[in-house]
Amino acid sequence: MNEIVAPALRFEQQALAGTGIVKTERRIRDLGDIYFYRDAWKQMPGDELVYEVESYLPVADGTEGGLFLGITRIHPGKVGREYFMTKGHFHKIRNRAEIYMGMEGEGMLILMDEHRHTWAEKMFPGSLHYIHANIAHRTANTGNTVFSFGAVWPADAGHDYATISEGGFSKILVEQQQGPVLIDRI
Ligand code: PAN
Ligand code: ZN
Repeated sequence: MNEIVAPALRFEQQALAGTGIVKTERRIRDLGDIYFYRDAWKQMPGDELVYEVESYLPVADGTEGGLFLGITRIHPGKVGREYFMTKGHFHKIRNRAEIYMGMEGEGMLILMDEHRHTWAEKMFPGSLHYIHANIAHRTANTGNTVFSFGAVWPADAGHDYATISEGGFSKILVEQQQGPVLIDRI
């Protein structure tokens, strides 16, 4: 019997290929509650693609001890002065951490603790990021090309989007002359 088998999945030109990959797309129309510049958002075409995620979910959602893997690709663009970014979330089970790995392009990992203190880390190909438990996380594309990164998170973490959709992050990442800057959201 041959005990050497093919891997379940592989990276193919920065995308995940193989069976059992679940793909999610987020377009401008899906993201009305996260961008600060609402008037600019209203004027954009609703079907413009902002980001997509390919996820490898080898165990059932909620499996204690299991792991999920996802590749997120954020397209270049801005809504007003705010860079295209993900919805962002806390994990539903708050004490679940996550690892992000920069793959292509340039971006920013925006982090916020439960006291609404917000900060950010630069992401680039090869950058590694440990997102501690109890920290909300969101990513933004700060470049002119596709920004992609890998993520690995516990299969029982779950996603709490409501807290961010209602209260946002306390700071937004906007383009200024010197580049991306985190400013207070008023
Ligand atoms: C990532 C994110 C992915 C998309 O895989 O889910 O980047 O961001 P939103 O989920 O905020 O739309 C992750 O953090 N998983 O836990
Ligand atoms: Zn997460």
